[in-house]
Amino acid sequence: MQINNKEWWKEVVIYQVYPRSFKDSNGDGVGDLPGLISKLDYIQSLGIGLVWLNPVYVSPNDDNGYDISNYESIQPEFGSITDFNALLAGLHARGIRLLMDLVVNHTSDEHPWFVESRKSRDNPFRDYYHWWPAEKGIPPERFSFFDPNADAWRYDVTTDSYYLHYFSAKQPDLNWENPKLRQQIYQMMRFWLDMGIDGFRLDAVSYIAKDNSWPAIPAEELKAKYKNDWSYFYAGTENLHKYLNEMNREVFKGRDIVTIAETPGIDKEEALLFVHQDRQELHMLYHFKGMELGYTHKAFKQPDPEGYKLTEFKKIYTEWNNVFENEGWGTIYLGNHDQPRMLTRWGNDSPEFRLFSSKLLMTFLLTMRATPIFYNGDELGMANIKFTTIGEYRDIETLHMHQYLLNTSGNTEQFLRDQQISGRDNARTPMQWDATPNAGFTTGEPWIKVNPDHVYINAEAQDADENSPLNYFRKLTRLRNEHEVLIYGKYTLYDAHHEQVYCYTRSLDKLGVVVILNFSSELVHYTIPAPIQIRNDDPLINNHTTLQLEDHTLVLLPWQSLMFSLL
Ligand code: ISL
Ligand code: CA
Repeated sequence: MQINNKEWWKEVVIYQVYPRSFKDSNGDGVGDLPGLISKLDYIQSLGIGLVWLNPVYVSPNDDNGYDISNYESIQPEFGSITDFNALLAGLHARGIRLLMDLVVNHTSDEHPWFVESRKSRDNPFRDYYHWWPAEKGIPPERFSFFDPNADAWRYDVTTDSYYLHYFSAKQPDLNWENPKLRQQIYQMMRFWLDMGIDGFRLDAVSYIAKDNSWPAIPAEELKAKYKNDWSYFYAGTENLHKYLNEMNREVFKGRDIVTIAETPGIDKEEALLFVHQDRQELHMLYHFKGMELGYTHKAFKQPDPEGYKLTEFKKIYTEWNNVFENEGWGTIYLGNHDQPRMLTRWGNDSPEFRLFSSKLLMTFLLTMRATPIFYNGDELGMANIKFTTIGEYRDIETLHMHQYLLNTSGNTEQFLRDQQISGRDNARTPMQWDATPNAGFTTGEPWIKVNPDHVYINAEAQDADENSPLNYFRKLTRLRNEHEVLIYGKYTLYDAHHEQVYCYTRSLDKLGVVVILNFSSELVHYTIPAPIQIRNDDPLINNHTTLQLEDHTLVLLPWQSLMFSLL
């Protein structure tokens, strides 16, 4: 197989930093840029090539920075523009690029554009947002993620109109049908690129274009609103691609950058519309199809007590591999700031299996044919904190859904149990640097509780232990950086129907490897499929210290992950 279109962004491992929870430098309990800068050597030691930084713009912080009130300035609690430039220089000096989070589906209601927009019906900024005059009656139903009434229209008395907010009422949706607004956004994007950043992660970008005729949504579809799988009515009109194409022309052209779209609701059939190399839109996207596995879809983010089926997991990641086999390029992730910890969700966080299963998940992410997006803390095998009371939560999604259930006499007890597995705050607890009381994250009171397991799961201890998840992760990035077959090599799935083992090969010219992952907490006898000829029984990767292989049959230990060279 031949490699077409080699690109640096296909070759890097992306490391996502949630700055609020990474490292606090001044004892106010909130992570900040100077704190992050103090950890750049650690980040470099991971062998990653690109940092995605969650939003650090000025924000009233209704949704931890995803509600921006000033796009061209840094949130004071994170630092200053000087700190930002120091961060950028520090990363570049270490050969690491920086991706900023671009939130342009909505702003904060405190953004000057919205402050103006809501003043009067004929304000010059009125059509920067979506308004529905009350004399037309109640607007057609739209679901909001973060609203105590799940209602995406909020009545505003000043102009006797409703405005649209897919997220919280403090996050009004921008009106992308307005060309003036689009030009302002492009100008802001050029401002950051001119400063030297290496690209953007585009927040919720599949929602930016809307059908402004606001057709009624069929009842069937409204019922499925918990599915987090919105259709045409919320997203993905033809205009979306018109705007992305325009953005590419106005902002990206001629720059050596990368863009990654967050695309909730987008199916594999639509993926190449965003990222096909000939379409001049974006470089990569991340889909949600994997994230929907293992939920009942009967209540909000409700985990299925049976867990997820490995056969379905394999099917999804294989189908998505196939989308990009010849065109475009994919990404892969198992967790981020909107998802629970990957260990708890996809592995087994019990003391017996946590180290093995977190290493197995890393192995999967770093040996698939896609750019891995790796979330901070997962290199240590951090786990869900599993709060027991609503008072411990900070996330607007959890708090508002809880209120919604109270308002509608829903089952809050079940919800709280579900959130222990699926809640977003599980991924937002502070980074665990050492065994001291606040895990070395802060000398003050942390904005959200530190996971008590930091006394034995922390970077300092793992750095000193050659068998730790941290050092295993470093080994994986090294392998990936050194072996092109792990980046560009063709992916072939074996034993699609096996319920415990995920087995695939990667091959490039005459080079090849096989990856064998026991996604279960049991011993599994597994015969290596006949067409696969391993070079010898000395694995390139083994997350256990022993290997049992006889006559093509492995006795796989719980969560064992292996990689062998092929003949
Ligand atoms: O977690 C989700 C809701 O259950 C996702 O659907 C998520 O809200 C959606 O993918 C958009 O996420 C992004 O925009 C949100 C913000 O809260 C998330 O943190 C961000 O990643 C609103 O800006
Ligand atoms: Ca701080």
